[in-house]
Amino acid sequence: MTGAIFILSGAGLSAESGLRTFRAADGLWEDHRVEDVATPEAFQRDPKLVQRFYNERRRQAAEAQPNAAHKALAKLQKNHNAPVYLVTQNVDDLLERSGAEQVIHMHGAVKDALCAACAHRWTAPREMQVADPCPSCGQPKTRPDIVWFGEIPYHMDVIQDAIEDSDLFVSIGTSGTVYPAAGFGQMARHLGIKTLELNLEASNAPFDVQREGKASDIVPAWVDEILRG
Ligand code: BV8
Repeated sequence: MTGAIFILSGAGLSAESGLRTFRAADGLWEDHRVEDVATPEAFQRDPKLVQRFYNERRRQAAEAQPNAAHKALAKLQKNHNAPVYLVTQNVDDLLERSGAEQVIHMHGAVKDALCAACAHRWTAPREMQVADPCPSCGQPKTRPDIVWFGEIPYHMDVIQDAIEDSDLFVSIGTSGTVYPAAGFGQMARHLGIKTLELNLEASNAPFDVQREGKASDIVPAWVDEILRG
């Protein structure tokens, strides 16, 4: 019987909900490389462009519906007899809308806004404008609550503790190209934790077990196996 389970998810979990993965778009948006838009420098240089990028992502995420994989992970977390840590690189809230709790968004959440002056957080308006004043301090220093390239991911201490507490590490729908998330599987292996990858195509990281298929097929099947014990 499996104890605590650590699940790291990436863009592939939400692909069948219609949210484009980074690789599928060759990492491009309006001919910009995502790495060039999702950075503090880009926001400094052209805040309107970056706000437009996230306004579009926020609208798409709000219009998307959870798929069977999101729902299966929420079911696992509700019914498994040990903790299920849901750590995601995704900025959408499809896991929460499936009933999952305490989802750890290590790269932030596109539905939220952050004040760069006073660190106040609130639910972003559908369209954020560069000059929007912070509802708390009033300064026009507002930004999407997103971890950009070159910024430190959120909740790293909680994530470390969760990995150490787990018996099984599962990677779902991520290419494992972005660090430090891409290093979590190695951390698990060093701790002697069994690792499983559920992905459309197996990545080249050394998981103990790799299953290929669409998340909406292979994640519910795996969850049912775990819950059957
Ligand atoms: C940091 C929010 C310091 C933004 C994101 C050189 C070498 C190594 C590292 C670096 C380097 N230069 C710079 C770095 C560090 C950098 C990094 O790793 N860069 C990469 C590009 C090399 N990392 C950082 O800057 C991070 N910060 O390092 O700070 C630090 C760290 C720790 C402690 C102290 C200091 C911050 C990174 C966060 C960036 N923000 N997201 C936004 O969303 O707009 S990253 C963003 O890209 C996502 O969040 C995600 O993490 C990543 C995309 O990855 P995936 O989710 O895997 O998506 P991808 O498209 O790549 O793959 C899709 C997968 O789905 C595929 O495997 C495919 O097979 C699968 N799939 C597709 N369809 C399906 C499917 N699977 C199942 N079913 C399907 N239907």
